[in-house]
Amino acid sequence: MNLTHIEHIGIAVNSIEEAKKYYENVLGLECYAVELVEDQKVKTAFFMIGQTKIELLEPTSDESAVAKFIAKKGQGIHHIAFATDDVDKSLKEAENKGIKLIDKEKRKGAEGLNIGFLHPKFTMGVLTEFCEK
Ligand code: CMX
Repeated sequence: MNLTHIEHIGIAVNSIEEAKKYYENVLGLECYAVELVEDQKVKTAFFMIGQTKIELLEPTSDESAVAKFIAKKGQGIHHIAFATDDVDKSLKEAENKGIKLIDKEKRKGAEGLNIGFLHPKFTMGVLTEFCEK
């Protein structure tokens, strides 16, 4: 599988407004974008570090996957996203190796990127995303 780097790490937070203070004032990172991803029912905020992003995820509805995650586990690392040149191909390869897919094919995620998720039950509890520009 042709994965090149960690594209982003998704972190579930109760409030982007609050969490941003830590990333900006303590770690000294710059928030370069805030975006609503309506179909995922989340607000996102992005910080760049090297070629990797930190993606803060704030639920906008109790039905959001992120709201459920926080209710169960509290705030913290929600998913890891690997950069690939072909999400559909990476999903298919993972499926052929016995990994259950959440997304059968790529869809649009934050920043207009093509994305696809693997099920955390098949990846040792780490929700895994493939991400393609
Ligand atoms: N990391 C690890 N495990 C997770 C998880 C996560 N982020 N989210 C859910 N789980 C686990 C739950 O703890 C639960 O485990 P148990 O069966 O041991 O209790 C199991 O998965 C089922 O979770 P659930 O809360 O009952 O929720 P659902 O089955 O309805 O959905 C999942 C789980 C992973 C399929 C769903 O959260 C999903 O489709 N996630 C991918 C999409 C997503 O997270 N989008 C957020 C925005 C991302 C973005 O745009 O960047």
